[in-house]
Amino acid sequence: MLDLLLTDCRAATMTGAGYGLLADAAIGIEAGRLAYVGPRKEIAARETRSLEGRLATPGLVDCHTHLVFAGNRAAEWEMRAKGATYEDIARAGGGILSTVRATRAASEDELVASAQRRADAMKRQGVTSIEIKSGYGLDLETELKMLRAARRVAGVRVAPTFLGAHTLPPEYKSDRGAYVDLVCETMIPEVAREGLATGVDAFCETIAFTRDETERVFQAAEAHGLRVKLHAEQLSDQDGAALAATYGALSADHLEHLSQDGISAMAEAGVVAVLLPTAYYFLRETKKPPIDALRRAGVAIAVATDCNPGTSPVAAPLMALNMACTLYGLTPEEALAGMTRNAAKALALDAGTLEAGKSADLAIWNVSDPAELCYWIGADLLQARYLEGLPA
Ligand code: DI6
Ligand code: FE
Repeated sequence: MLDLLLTDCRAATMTGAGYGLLADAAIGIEAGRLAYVGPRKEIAARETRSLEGRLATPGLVDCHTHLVFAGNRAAEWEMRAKGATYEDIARAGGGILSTVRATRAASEDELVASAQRRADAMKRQGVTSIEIKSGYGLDLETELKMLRAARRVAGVRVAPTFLGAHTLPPEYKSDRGAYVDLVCETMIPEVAREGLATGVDAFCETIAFTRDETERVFQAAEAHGLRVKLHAEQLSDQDGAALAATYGALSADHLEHLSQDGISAMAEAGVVAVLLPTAYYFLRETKKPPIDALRRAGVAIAVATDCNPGTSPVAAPLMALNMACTLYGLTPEEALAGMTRNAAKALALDAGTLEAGKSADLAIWNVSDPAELCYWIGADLLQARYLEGLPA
Protein backbone atom coordinates (compact mmCIF):
# COMPACT_ATOMS: atom_id res chain seq x y z
CA MET A 1 0.00 0.00 0.00
CA LEU A 2 1.24 3.49 -0.89
CA ASP A 3 1.91 6.01 1.84
CA LEU A 4 0.56 8.85 -0.27
CA LEU A 5 -1.17 9.24 -3.62
CA LEU A 6 -1.18 12.69 -5.21
CA THR A 7 -3.91 13.05 -7.80
CA ASP A 8 -5.31 15.61 -10.21
CA CYS A 9 -1.97 17.16 -11.11
CA ARG A 10 0.04 18.10 -14.14
CA ALA A 11 3.44 16.48 -13.82
CA ALA A 12 6.58 17.73 -15.53
CA THR A 13 8.49 14.50 -15.08
CA MET A 14 11.66 15.85 -16.76
CA THR A 15 12.25 12.41 -18.27
CA GLY A 16 13.14 12.06 -21.92
CA ALA A 17 13.29 15.18 -24.06
CA GLY A 18 11.43 18.29 -22.95
CA TYR A 19 9.30 18.50 -19.84
CA GLY A 20 7.93 14.97 -20.09
CA LEU A 21 4.56 16.47 -19.27
CA LEU A 22 1.66 14.34 -18.08
CA ALA A 23 -1.54 16.38 -18.28
CA ASP A 24 -3.63 14.41 -15.78
CA ALA A 25 -1.22 12.53 -13.57
CA ALA A 26 -1.09 10.62 -10.34
CA ILE A 27 2.03 10.31 -8.22
CA GLY A 28 2.38 7.49 -5.71
CA ILE A 29 4.88 7.60 -2.86
CA GLU A 30 6.07 4.73 -0.71
CA ALA A 31 8.87 4.73 1.87
CA GLY A 32 10.25 8.03 0.62
CA ARG A 33 10.45 6.94 -3.00
CA LEU A 34 8.29 7.44 -6.04
CA ALA A 35 6.34 4.23 -6.55
CA TYR A 36 4.12 5.37 -9.41
CA VAL A 37 4.22 8.33 -11.80
CA GLY A 38 1.77 8.13 -14.67
CA PRO A 39 -1.72 8.83 -15.90
CA ARG A 40 -4.56 9.22 -13.41
CA LYS A 41 -5.06 5.93 -11.59
CA GLU A 42 -6.76 4.69 -8.44
CA ILE A 43 -4.18 3.02 -6.21
CA ALA A 44 -4.70 2.03 -2.59
CA ALA A 45 -2.92 4.52 -0.33
CA ARG A 46 -2.98 5.47 3.31
CA GLU A 47 -3.66 9.03 2.18
CA THR A 48 -4.86 10.53 -1.10
CA ARG A 49 -4.42 14.23 -1.79
CA SER A 50 -5.74 16.21 -4.75
CA LEU A 51 -3.36 18.82 -6.17
CA GLU A 52 -6.34 20.54 -7.81
CA GLY A 53 -4.70 20.77 -11.20
CA ARG A 54 -1.40 22.22 -9.99
CA LEU A 55 1.95 21.52 -11.60
CA ALA A 56 4.31 19.02 -9.94
CA THR A 57 8.00 18.95 -10.82
CA PRO A 58 11.02 17.25 -9.32
CA GLY A 59 12.27 19.28 -6.35
CA LEU A 60 14.86 21.73 -7.66
CA VAL A 61 18.55 20.88 -7.29
CA ASP A 62 21.00 23.78 -6.89
CA CYS A 63 24.21 21.96 -7.84
CA HIS A 64 26.77 24.76 -7.27
CA THR A 65 26.70 27.03 -4.21
CA HIS A 66 29.04 28.52 -1.65
CA LEU A 67 26.14 28.83 0.79
CA VAL A 68 28.23 28.70 3.97
CA PHE A 69 30.19 31.88 4.67
CA ALA A 70 30.27 34.70 7.20
CA GLY A 71 29.61 38.37 6.58
CA ASN A 72 28.97 39.79 3.14
CA ARG A 73 30.68 42.08 0.67
CA ALA A 74 27.99 44.72 0.18
CA ALA A 75 30.26 47.51 1.43
CA GLU A 76 32.93 46.57 -1.10
CA TRP A 77 30.33 46.39 -3.84
CA GLU A 78 29.14 49.85 -2.83
CA MET A 79 32.72 51.18 -3.02
CA ARG A 80 32.98 49.83 -6.54
CA ALA A 81 29.72 51.50 -7.47
CA LYS A 82 31.36 54.75 -6.34
CA GLY A 83 34.40 54.21 -8.53
CA ALA A 84 36.88 52.19 -6.43
CA THR A 85 38.86 49.70 -8.45
CA TYR A 86 39.37 46.05 -7.68
CA GLU A 87 42.97 46.85 -6.68
CA ASP A 88 41.84 49.57 -4.25
CA ILE A 89 39.58 47.03 -2.62
CA ALA A 90 42.21 44.31 -2.53
CA ARG A 91 44.70 46.79 -0.95
CA ALA A 92 42.09 47.63 1.66
CA GLY A 93 41.95 43.91 2.52
CA GLY A 94 38.75 43.23 0.60
CA GLY A 95 37.71 40.59 -1.89
CA ILE A 96 37.55 36.91 -1.22
CA LEU A 97 40.08 37.16 1.62
CA SER A 98 37.74 39.40 3.59
CA THR A 99 35.22 36.54 3.50
CA VAL A 100 37.99 34.16 4.59
CA ARG A 101 38.76 36.37 7.61
CA ALA A 102 35.08 36.60 8.58
CA THR A 103 34.55 32.86 8.12
CA ARG A 104 37.59 31.97 10.22
CA ALA A 105 36.29 34.24 12.99
CA ALA A 106 32.74 32.85 12.94
CA SER A 107 31.55 29.96 15.08
CA GLU A 108 30.07 26.87 13.47
CA ASP A 109 26.66 27.84 14.88
CA GLU A 110 26.90 31.30 13.30
CA LEU A 111 27.77 29.75 9.95
CA VAL A 112 24.82 27.37 10.19
CA ALA A 113 22.42 30.22 11.08
CA SER A 114 23.31 32.45 8.14
CA ALA A 115 23.47 29.55 5.67
CA GLN A 116 20.08 28.35 6.91
CA ARG A 117 18.50 31.72 6.08
CA ARG A 118 19.80 31.47 2.52
CA ALA A 119 18.72 27.83 2.28
CA ASP A 120 15.26 28.79 3.54
CA ALA A 121 14.94 31.35 0.74
CA MET A 122 15.87 28.64 -1.75
CA LYS A 123 13.40 26.21 -0.18
CA ARG A 124 10.65 28.75 -0.76
CA GLN A 125 11.56 28.48 -4.44
CA GLY A 126 11.17 24.71 -4.53
CA VAL A 127 14.74 23.57 -3.85
CA THR A 128 15.12 20.15 -2.21
CA SER A 129 18.86 19.54 -2.76
CA ILE A 130 21.76 21.98 -2.43
CA GLU A 131 25.42 21.44 -3.08
CA ILE A 132 27.49 23.44 -0.57
CA LYS A 133 31.21 24.06 -0.96
CA SER A 134 33.84 24.89 1.62
CA GLY A 135 36.65 27.19 0.50
CA TYR A 136 36.48 30.26 2.74
CA GLY A 137 38.58 28.64 5.46
CA LEU A 138 41.79 27.75 3.64
CA ASP A 139 43.10 26.19 6.83
CA LEU A 140 42.24 22.72 8.08
CA GLU A 141 40.19 23.80 11.06
CA THR A 142 38.00 26.29 9.21
CA GLU A 143 37.51 24.08 6.16
CA LEU A 144 36.24 21.30 8.44
CA LYS A 145 34.08 23.81 10.34
CA MET A 146 32.47 24.92 7.07
CA LEU A 147 31.74 21.34 6.00
CA ARG A 148 30.27 20.49 9.41
CA ALA A 149 28.11 23.62 9.18
CA ALA A 150 26.97 22.64 5.68
CA ARG A 151 25.75 19.26 6.92
CA ARG A 152 23.65 20.94 9.60
CA VAL A 153 21.62 23.01 7.11
CA ALA A 154 18.13 21.58 7.55
CA GLY A 155 15.11 20.89 5.39
CA VAL A 156 17.09 20.10 2.26
CA ARG A 157 19.43 17.38 1.11
CA VAL A 158 22.97 18.75 1.26
CA ALA A 159 25.76 17.58 -1.02
CA PRO A 160 28.96 18.86 0.63
CA THR A 161 32.02 19.62 -1.51
CA PHE A 162 35.55 20.35 -0.33
CA LEU A 163 37.00 23.43 -2.06
CA GLY A 164 40.25 23.95 -0.17
CA ALA A 165 41.85 24.93 -3.48
CA HIS A 166 39.67 28.03 -3.85
CA THR A 167 42.36 30.65 -3.50
CA LEU A 168 45.79 30.93 -1.94
CA PRO A 169 45.59 31.93 1.75
CA PRO A 170 47.79 34.90 2.77
CA GLU A 171 49.97 32.74 5.02
CA TYR A 172 51.20 30.83 1.95
CA LYS A 173 51.66 33.80 -0.36
CA SER A 174 55.31 33.03 -0.90
CA ASP A 175 54.99 29.24 -0.91
CA ARG A 176 52.20 28.05 -3.18
CA GLY A 177 53.53 24.49 -3.24
CA ALA A 178 53.26 24.18 0.52
CA TYR A 179 49.59 25.14 0.43
CA VAL A 180 48.83 22.62 -2.31
CA ASP A 181 50.70 20.05 -0.16
CA LEU A 182 48.48 20.98 2.78
CA VAL A 183 45.33 20.55 0.67
CA CYS A 184 46.45 17.22 -0.79
CA GLU A 185 48.28 15.61 2.09
CA THR A 186 46.38 16.87 5.12
CA MET A 187 43.01 18.37 4.27
CA ILE A 188 41.69 15.88 1.70
CA PRO A 189 42.69 12.83 3.78
CA GLU A 190 41.01 14.33 6.85
CA VAL A 191 37.85 15.31 4.97
CA ALA A 192 37.65 11.79 3.54
CA ARG A 193 38.38 10.15 6.90
CA GLU A 194 35.55 12.05 8.57
CA GLY A 195 33.21 11.59 5.59
CA LEU A 196 32.58 15.34 5.48
CA ALA A 197 32.36 15.77 1.70
CA THR A 198 31.25 13.74 -1.27
CA GLY A 199 33.19 15.75 -3.82
CA VAL A 200 36.32 17.84 -4.31
CA ASP A 201 36.38 21.07 -6.31
CA ALA A 202 39.13 23.54 -7.24
CA PHE A 203 39.34 26.96 -8.86
CA CYS A 204 41.63 26.59 -11.89
CA GLU A 205 42.37 30.16 -12.93
CA THR A 206 45.24 32.65 -13.28
CA ILE A 207 44.17 34.27 -9.99
CA ALA A 208 43.81 30.93 -8.21
CA PHE A 209 45.41 27.55 -9.06
CA THR A 210 47.27 26.38 -12.14
CA ARG A 211 46.36 23.33 -14.18
CA ASP A 212 49.25 21.39 -12.62
CA GLU A 213 48.23 22.34 -9.10
CA THR A 214 44.65 21.40 -9.91
CA GLU A 215 45.81 18.02 -11.16
CA ARG A 216 47.57 17.35 -7.86
CA VAL A 217 44.30 18.09 -6.05
CA PHE A 218 42.44 15.69 -8.36
CA GLN A 219 45.00 12.96 -7.76
CA ALA A 220 44.59 13.31 -4.00
CA ALA A 221 40.79 13.26 -4.34
CA GLU A 222 40.95 10.14 -6.49
CA ALA A 223 43.26 8.43 -4.02
CA HIS A 224 40.65 9.03 -1.33
CA GLY A 225 37.66 7.92 -3.37
CA LEU A 226 36.15 11.38 -3.82
CA ARG A 227 34.59 12.50 -7.11
CA VAL A 228 35.92 15.75 -8.59
CA LYS A 229 34.47 18.83 -10.24
CA LEU A 230 36.03 22.10 -11.30
CA HIS A 231 35.56 25.86 -11.52
CA ALA A 232 36.83 25.91 -15.09
CA GLU A 233 37.31 28.53 -17.79
CA GLN A 234 35.46 31.25 -15.84
CA LEU A 235 37.78 34.16 -16.60
CA SER A 236 40.23 32.59 -19.05
CA ASP A 237 40.88 29.31 -20.86
CA GLN A 238 43.16 27.16 -18.68
CA ASP A 239 42.18 23.88 -20.35
CA GLY A 240 40.64 22.94 -17.01
CA ALA A 241 37.51 21.26 -18.35
CA ALA A 242 39.57 18.77 -20.36
CA LEU A 243 41.67 18.04 -17.28
CA ALA A 244 38.50 17.51 -15.26
CA ALA A 245 37.24 15.12 -17.93
CA THR A 246 40.44 13.07 -17.64
CA TYR A 247 39.65 12.57 -13.95
CA GLY A 248 36.04 11.55 -14.60
CA ALA A 249 34.69 14.78 -13.14
CA LEU A 250 30.99 15.01 -12.38
CA SER A 251 30.89 18.56 -13.72
CA ALA A 252 32.87 21.51 -15.01
CA ASP A 253 31.35 24.81 -13.96
CA HIS A 254 31.20 28.40 -15.31
CA LEU A 255 32.81 27.67 -18.74
CA GLU A 256 32.54 31.14 -20.28
CA HIS A 257 35.95 30.65 -21.93
CA LEU A 258 35.54 26.95 -22.80
CA SER A 259 37.24 25.78 -26.03
CA GLN A 260 36.02 23.24 -28.57
CA ASP A 261 38.63 20.78 -27.28
CA GLY A 262 37.24 21.22 -23.80
CA ILE A 263 33.73 20.58 -25.07
CA SER A 264 34.77 17.39 -26.88
CA ALA A 265 36.55 16.09 -23.79
CA MET A 266 33.49 16.81 -21.65
CA ALA A 267 31.16 15.12 -24.12
CA GLU A 268 33.32 12.02 -24.28
CA ALA A 269 33.61 11.67 -20.50
CA GLY A 270 29.98 12.58 -19.74
CA VAL A 271 30.92 15.67 -17.70
CA VAL A 272 27.96 17.96 -16.94
CA ALA A 273 28.36 21.64 -17.94
CA VAL A 274 27.13 23.74 -15.00
CA LEU A 275 26.17 27.26 -16.08
CA LEU A 276 26.05 30.09 -13.53
CA PRO A 277 24.29 32.97 -15.25
CA THR A 278 23.78 35.03 -12.08
CA ALA A 279 27.57 35.27 -11.58
CA TYR A 280 27.94 36.32 -15.22
CA TYR A 281 25.27 38.95 -14.61
CA PHE A 282 26.69 40.22 -11.32
CA LEU A 283 30.20 40.55 -12.77
CA ARG A 284 28.75 42.19 -15.90
CA GLU A 285 30.62 39.68 -18.02
CA THR A 286 30.14 39.81 -21.75
CA LYS A 287 31.58 36.49 -22.89
CA LYS A 288 28.96 33.75 -22.75
CA PRO A 289 29.60 30.04 -22.50
CA PRO A 290 29.48 28.25 -25.89
CA ILE A 291 25.91 27.04 -25.49
CA ASP A 292 25.33 26.00 -29.10
CA ALA A 293 28.52 23.99 -29.26
CA LEU A 294 27.66 22.29 -25.94
CA ARG A 295 24.25 21.38 -27.35
CA ARG A 296 25.73 20.07 -30.59
CA ALA A 297 28.18 17.92 -28.65
CA GLY A 298 25.35 16.52 -26.52
CA VAL A 299 26.83 17.74 -23.22
CA ALA A 300 24.25 17.75 -20.39
CA ILE A 301 23.71 21.33 -19.23
CA ALA A 302 22.88 22.28 -15.63
CA VAL A 303 22.04 25.69 -14.15
CA ALA A 304 22.89 26.78 -10.59
CA THR A 305 23.03 29.95 -8.48
CA ASP A 306 26.73 29.93 -7.40
CA CYS A 307 25.35 31.67 -4.27
CA ASN A 308 28.42 33.42 -2.79
CA PRO A 309 29.21 36.84 -1.32
CA GLY A 310 31.60 37.98 -4.03
CA THR A 311 30.25 37.18 -7.45
CA SER A 312 26.70 35.92 -7.00
CA PRO A 313 24.85 37.09 -3.88
CA VAL A 314 21.85 35.18 -5.13
CA ALA A 315 19.59 32.84 -3.17
CA ALA A 316 17.00 32.87 -5.95
CA PRO A 317 17.20 29.72 -8.08
CA LEU A 318 14.16 30.65 -10.17
CA MET A 319 15.87 33.90 -11.13
CA ALA A 320 18.89 31.86 -12.23
CA LEU A 321 16.52 29.91 -14.50
CA ASN A 322 15.19 33.16 -15.93
CA MET A 323 18.73 34.43 -16.56
CA ALA A 324 19.76 31.14 -18.15
CA CYS A 325 17.01 31.84 -20.69
CA THR A 326 17.30 35.62 -21.09
CA LEU A 327 21.10 35.98 -20.90
CA TYR A 328 22.31 32.62 -22.23
CA GLY A 329 19.49 31.72 -24.60
CA LEU A 330 18.55 28.41 -23.06
CA THR A 331 15.01 27.29 -23.74
CA PRO A 332 12.81 27.03 -20.62
CA GLU A 333 12.85 23.25 -21.10
CA GLU A 334 16.65 23.23 -21.08
CA ALA A 335 16.81 25.55 -18.09
CA LEU A 336 14.39 23.47 -16.02
CA ALA A 337 16.20 20.25 -16.97
CA GLY A 338 19.33 22.10 -15.83
CA MET A 339 18.00 22.53 -12.32
CA THR A 340 16.43 19.08 -12.07
CA ARG A 341 17.65 16.11 -14.11
CA ASN A 342 21.07 17.42 -15.11
CA ALA A 343 21.79 19.06 -11.76
CA ALA A 344 21.11 15.72 -10.06
CA LYS A 345 23.51 14.13 -12.53
CA ALA A 346 26.14 16.74 -11.63
CA LEU A 347 25.86 15.61 -7.99
CA ALA A 348 25.31 11.90 -8.68
CA LEU A 349 22.01 12.15 -6.79
CA ASP A 350 19.18 9.71 -7.12
CA ALA A 351 16.71 12.55 -7.77
CA GLY A 352 15.91 15.18 -10.39
CA THR A 353 13.18 13.37 -12.33
CA LEU A 354 9.72 12.10 -11.50
CA GLU A 355 9.90 8.39 -12.20
CA ALA A 356 9.33 5.27 -10.15
CA GLY A 357 12.33 4.40 -8.01
CA LYS A 358 13.68 7.94 -7.61
CA SER A 359 13.65 9.79 -4.30
CA ALA A 360 10.22 11.39 -3.74
CA ASP A 361 11.50 14.99 -3.88
CA LEU A 362 8.76 17.17 -5.32
CA ALA A 363 7.85 20.79 -5.80
CA ILE A 364 4.18 21.66 -6.24
CA TRP A 365 3.53 24.98 -7.94
CA ASN A 366 0.64 27.39 -8.31
CA VAL A 367 1.16 27.44 -12.06
CA SER A 368 0.03 25.14 -14.83
CA ASP A 369 2.70 25.71 -17.47
CA PRO A 370 6.28 24.70 -16.58
CA ALA A 371 7.66 27.59 -18.67
CA GLU A 372 6.26 29.90 -15.97
CA LEU A 373 8.97 28.68 -13.59
CA CYS A 374 11.55 30.37 -15.84
CA TYR A 375 9.34 33.32 -16.74
CA TRP A 376 8.34 34.97 -13.47
CA ILE A 377 10.88 36.83 -11.35
CA GLY A 378 10.05 37.32 -7.68
CA ALA A 379 6.59 35.80 -7.85
CA ASP A 380 5.48 33.48 -5.09
CA LEU A 381 4.94 30.30 -7.07
CA LEU A 382 5.52 27.43 -4.69
CA GLN A 383 2.60 25.68 -3.02
CA ALA A 384 4.35 22.75 -1.34
CA ARG A 385 7.56 20.79 -1.23
CA TYR A 386 8.19 17.12 -0.43
CA LEU A 387 11.59 15.79 0.56
CA GLU A 388 11.85 11.99 0.50
CA GLY A 389 8.07 11.80 0.47
CA LEU A 390 7.46 14.05 3.46
CA PRO A 391 6.07 17.59 3.36
CA ALA A 392 9.10 19.80 3.99
N1 DI6 B 1 34.48 31.67 -8.68
C1 DI6 B 1 33.66 32.62 -8.29
O1 DI6 B 1 33.01 33.30 -9.02
C2 DI6 B 1 33.65 32.64 -6.83
N2 DI6 B 1 34.55 31.59 -6.51
C3 DI6 B 1 35.00 31.08 -7.61
O2 DI6 B 1 35.80 30.15 -7.61
C4 DI6 B 1 34.07 33.90 -6.17
C5 DI6 B 1 34.01 33.76 -4.70
C6 DI6 B 1 34.14 35.08 -3.99
O3 DI6 B 1 34.49 36.11 -4.57
O4 DI6 B 1 33.88 35.07 -2.77
FE1 FE C 1 31.52 29.00 -7.53
